[in-house]
Amino acid sequence: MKAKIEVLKADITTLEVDAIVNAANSSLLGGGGVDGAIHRAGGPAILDACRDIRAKQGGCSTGEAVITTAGNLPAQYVIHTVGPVWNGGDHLEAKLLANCYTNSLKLAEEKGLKSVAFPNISTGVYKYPKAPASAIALITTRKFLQTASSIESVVFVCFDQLNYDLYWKALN
Ligand code: AR6
Repeated sequence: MKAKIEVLKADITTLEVDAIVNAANSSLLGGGGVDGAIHRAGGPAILDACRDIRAKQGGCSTGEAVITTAGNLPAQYVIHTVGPVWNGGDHLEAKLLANCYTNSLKLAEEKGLKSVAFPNISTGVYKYPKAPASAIALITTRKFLQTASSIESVVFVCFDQLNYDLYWKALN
């Protein structure tokens, strides 16, 4: 089955999807940007679950992903992934960013989830240039969906106009 890919301009914490993805940091203890918004809106259950994961595996490496409850959010789960900090482009940033999308989608498939919403990972505080980041997000997701079975819908949630325009153009 071919899953659909959509773009939305929205606050990701408001979406009623099976899982929203968080652009976290390797501590998993929260931060600013979308990470701060998710923890604020979802409440302490998310941080508790992140602390449990830290106790077991000591955080989350760049490009990897973990899954927790979504607490009070309308979504069921939060998938926390750690994007690369942009450092000029010669430090495996593209590969690591692609891994964020692939590993998040893998967790969603393992849980049998149908709908996943992504923010524009690494394009805020981590300064990844938005155009190449959007291309990586779309190419990696399309490739993954060719062999996915549970996922029916992926939404790219854009918070700023430039990201929205980039995704909209690529998808329309
Ligand atoms: N809904 C959707 N997208 C959002 C929201 C929201 N509520 N808020 C911000 N964005 P960033 P990063 C967009 O900085 O670059 C944190 O401190 C934002 O416009 O959240 O991966 C973490 O703890 C941008 O396009 O994440 C890490 O330390 C995108 O989300 C670090 O920032 C990502 O921006 C991660 O940096």
